[in-house]
Amino acid sequence: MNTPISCILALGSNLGERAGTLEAAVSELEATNGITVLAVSPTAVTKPVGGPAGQADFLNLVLRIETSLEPLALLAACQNVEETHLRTREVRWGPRTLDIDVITYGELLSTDPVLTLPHPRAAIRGFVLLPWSWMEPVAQLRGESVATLAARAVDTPGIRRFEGEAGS
Ligand code: PH2
Ligand code: MG
Ligand code: MG
Repeated sequence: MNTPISCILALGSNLGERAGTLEAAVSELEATNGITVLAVSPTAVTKPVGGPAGQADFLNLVLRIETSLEPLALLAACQNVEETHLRTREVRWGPRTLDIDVITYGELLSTDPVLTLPHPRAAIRGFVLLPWSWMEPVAQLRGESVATLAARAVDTPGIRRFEGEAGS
């Protein structure tokens, strides 16, 4: 058995039963061999960044996991959960029932185009950074405070905590 690696995953949904989808996805990740969920952030309501105009708001959360899977096997496990939720990939950054991104894999730095680590845009995305900082106030990403990066991200002012809303 490999030594478990500590990672951050980011989940997002802006189509269908968003909160239920995220909750199910967390359970499905936890049920995956080689993945243990250590912490779940509060859920954030976030404005869509990029993609077509007129998209619904996202719900976003992040997870601290531990995994014995290699990076590409972890990515495949995430895609497997996405597929359970009938994720389709027609429009880049378009509406999606479920997106699961690998944000960090231990301290690994990788320029592999299939899985660049840390996630190439994580450091500028409030919808990843802010929930991460709620979960881990002293977390760092590439030597910088996640809370500081969150405060700097242009989409952060539009983010609020999700309190549970009908039909979301
Ligand atoms: N994901 C994207 C692009 N834009 N915007 C928000 N608010 N939340 C997301 O999860 C998101 C996004 C690409 O995966
Ligand atoms: Mg994404
Ligand atoms: Mg993705």
